[in-house]
Amino acid sequence: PRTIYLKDYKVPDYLIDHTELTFDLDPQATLVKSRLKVRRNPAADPGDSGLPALWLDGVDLELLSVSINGKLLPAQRYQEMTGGLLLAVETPEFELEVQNRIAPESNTSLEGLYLSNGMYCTQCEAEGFRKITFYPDRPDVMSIFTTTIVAPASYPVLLSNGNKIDSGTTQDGRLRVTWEDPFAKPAYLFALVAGDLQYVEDTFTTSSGREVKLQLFTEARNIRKCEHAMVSLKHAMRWDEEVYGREYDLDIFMIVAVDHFNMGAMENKGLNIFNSACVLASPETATDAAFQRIESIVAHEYFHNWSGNRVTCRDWFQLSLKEGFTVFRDAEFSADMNSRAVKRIEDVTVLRTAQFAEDGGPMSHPVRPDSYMEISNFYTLTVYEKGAEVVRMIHTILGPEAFRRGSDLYFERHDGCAVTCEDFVVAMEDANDADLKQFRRWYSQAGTPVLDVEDRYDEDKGEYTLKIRQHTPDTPGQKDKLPLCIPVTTALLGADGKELPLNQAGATETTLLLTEACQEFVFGNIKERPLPSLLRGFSAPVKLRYDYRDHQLQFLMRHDSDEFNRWDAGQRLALNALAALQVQFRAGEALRTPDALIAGYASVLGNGALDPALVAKMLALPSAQELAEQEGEIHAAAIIAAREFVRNAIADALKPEFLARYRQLDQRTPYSAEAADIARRSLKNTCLAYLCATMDDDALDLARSQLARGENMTDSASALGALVEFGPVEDAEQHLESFYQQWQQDTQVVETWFGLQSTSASYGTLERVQQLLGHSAFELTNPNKVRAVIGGFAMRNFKQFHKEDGSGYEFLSDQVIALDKLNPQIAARLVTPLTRWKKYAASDAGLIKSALQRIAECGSLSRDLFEVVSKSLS
Ligand code: B3K
Ligand code: ZN
Repeated sequence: PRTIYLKDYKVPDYLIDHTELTFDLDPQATLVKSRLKVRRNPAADPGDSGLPALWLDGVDLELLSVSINGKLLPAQRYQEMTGGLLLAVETPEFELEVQNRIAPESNTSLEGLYLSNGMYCTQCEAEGFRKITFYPDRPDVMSIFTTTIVAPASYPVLLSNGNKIDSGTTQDGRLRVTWEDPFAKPAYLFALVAGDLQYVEDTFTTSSGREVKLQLFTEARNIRKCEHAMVSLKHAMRWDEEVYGREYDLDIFMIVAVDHFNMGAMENKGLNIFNSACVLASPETATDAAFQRIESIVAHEYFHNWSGNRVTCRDWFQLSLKEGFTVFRDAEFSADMNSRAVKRIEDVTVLRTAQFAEDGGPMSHPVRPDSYMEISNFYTLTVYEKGAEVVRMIHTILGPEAFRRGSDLYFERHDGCAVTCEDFVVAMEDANDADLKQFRRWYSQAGTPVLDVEDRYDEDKGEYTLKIRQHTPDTPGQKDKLPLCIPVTTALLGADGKELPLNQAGATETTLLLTEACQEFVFGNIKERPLPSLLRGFSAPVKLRYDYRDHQLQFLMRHDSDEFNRWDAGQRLALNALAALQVQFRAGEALRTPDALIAGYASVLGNGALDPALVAKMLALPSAQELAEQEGEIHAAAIIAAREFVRNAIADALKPEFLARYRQLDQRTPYSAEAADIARRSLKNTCLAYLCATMDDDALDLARSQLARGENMTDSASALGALVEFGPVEDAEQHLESFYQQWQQDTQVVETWFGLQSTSASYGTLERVQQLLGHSAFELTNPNKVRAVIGGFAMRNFKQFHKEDGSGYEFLSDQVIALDKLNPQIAARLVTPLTRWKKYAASDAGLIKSALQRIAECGSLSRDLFEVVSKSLS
């Protein structure tokens, strides 16, 4: 496969002013007619040999005819090639008509037009539109779309972008609907849905008084699961008006839920399409985590209407322009709707666990990549989450008012345009007369910067000095990185736990702006030796090293007024304990009880003044995956042994405290998805998990009765999870079976049920996972099921996946090979755990590498999988 480079970008030769599409739907032979108003791009290089040929992307299409200005084109005027159609052009403006056929039923890639449970739907981002018809499928070609859908009467709901302008019946009794989208858009935002769907409806009145119709479509069996998404949507619409001054622009906004979907959701103009798992919820069937995920994804897709649709990307290297910014927007929205600290902790955990690993692995790339083979492989944590951190740092450096001036200018200046990350930064600068020259390096340099912090205190002068060095490690294709501009939000704590004043005005927090490879920051008038609270709120996506002693961390856990850092102190304490235990394990020594950590946890658990959701986070040990990311060389067995030992030690030492807290929080109140109730259940179920880790029967009985009560899915799934992990096997099997009997009709619950088994360190053995693949509810063509069973095992079941005989690796490579034939995007994601082989201790590394080589050697890989596997092996 060919590598595409950012430096080769050229503006399009032709523009499409209008796109008129007609679909005659049929599972095996959908007829697509497209009529395009084509015009030479005045901004294109005029060249010296007349009009250049017009390139139209097209993949897996059966071409039927090509006409220009109403005349059928002779075959010598165009050339069908791999990946598209090249057309000789005679006049700078013309109307092009193309007809082609596609087979949605055979499309298992879930890109382009496909069928999900008998309903037609589309996914066009990034390059799926070319699987529908021949088109300049690139985001800088923006067009007005008119779409007509014709389908049998068994598909009463026919949807596309924009406003419905016509509908009727054809002579042979089929239904016909025409939609028009008045906003010019790139083809990747096109959408079509056809099915026998029900909907719920609501309205939203915008700040300028326009009434918008809101509709959420789903199969009839799910119609009672729409309320939460609808409420979330209205909250998001209001929030975007209040915080960004952005109003919705069409008269109708539609959401459709589909079961087969590669990602979470898609922001198609006026017609968002969602993975069912990311939009449908009821208290009986969805966990609190699902409720919160839905709220944030509904908001994310809605926010794209401005950050993505009204202002879109010039090319796919700019993906973070819309994704990083929109993730930052949805994170702030969720923080405003729920606990800010808890949201931050969750996001940083993902970053540290998975984004840092990506940044340090073979697929490492900058927030704005400079090359790719397959763009689908670059919908990454780096582009999304690190990209959001980059926007957050601009927000921190400029301050909220200045940031808003910048975003206002950005939206105003570029409305209706396809632009670059550079344009975003320039708008931030221009609106504020700011200089972000050095800051731009965050977009072009890959790798996670490491900050080493030392301090000294001069008692005589009353001076405290922080010395910070920064270093960004080499990454594939990038060596010798330049210093970045890094905001380090800092406070200094006195012996009483209070923040010391840092200036005359009495400010107690400051953001140090690191710009050099090594820099000193001096604080004057400091009356006692302070303890620093560094990188508050995780003010930059870096690894910060400072030699905190255990007692200092316990002190921060008790006193730091920055809730994020309070949590982080606990994490550091746990990491220290876990690192020491790994050393003991590998030396064959007896493992020593981590007393400092237990004392720290005891004080948190007993602190009734803290938000229970924060307490739950503080009592959660870093995952095995996160521990692996911390290590220079990963010893899987040592990580598992250390982590289980610590968990059991905490459970045994604090059992009475966990029990008391569990009882206190176990209230029989009706379910609500309010933040306070979610917080209560979260801590309650954290206590339950520790209690069950003792494996004592009285503790397991608590889980049994919580499961039997079945008050809501959060409590049921937590109880079942604890029984599966810690209960006797026969018991686990029996509970799993009756749970399945109860819920087998509900796809989302079945996915949860699969996940509970595949991720269980004790129950989720390879053998059981293989059995799940044979289960009647499993479908290899459904990404949610694949993620639940295979993904759960390979990415969240460290213990069983890393069995020392390598059986887990071999299993994963078999599955990836099989999946690649059906759905390359999913195959390329699922292979991720194998790509990190170089970080593992020698014996594991060898086994993982040979699993990767097996994939490489099996020939005819998709471009998606080829890119990931070949980069990982090089
Ligand atoms: N923009 C879509 C991503 C689609 C990716 C397809 N490979 C979802 C989102 O970020 O909102
Ligand atoms: Zn997005």
